[in-house]
Amino acid sequence: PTFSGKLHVTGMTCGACVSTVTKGVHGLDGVFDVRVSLVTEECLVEFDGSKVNIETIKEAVEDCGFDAEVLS
Ligand code: 9UX
Repeated sequence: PTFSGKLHVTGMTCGACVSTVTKGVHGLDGVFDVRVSLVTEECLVEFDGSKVNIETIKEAVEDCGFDAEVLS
């Protein structure tokens, strides 16, 4: 099943930060698509809910060095 999730990510200040988060989340097994916006501070993710969950995705963002909160 495909799930959609949204995170509020704080601490990103440049395009390379966006790239770091995008790659970090995309590297998780079960993640299909990642869109990160520096302006809105949002990370939108589409993933296989049988393989990964939004909390694990949040932790992956934090492992990249940024704070994250689950929005949906
Ligand atoms: Mo830009 Mo972000 O020089 O962690 S990469 S501030």
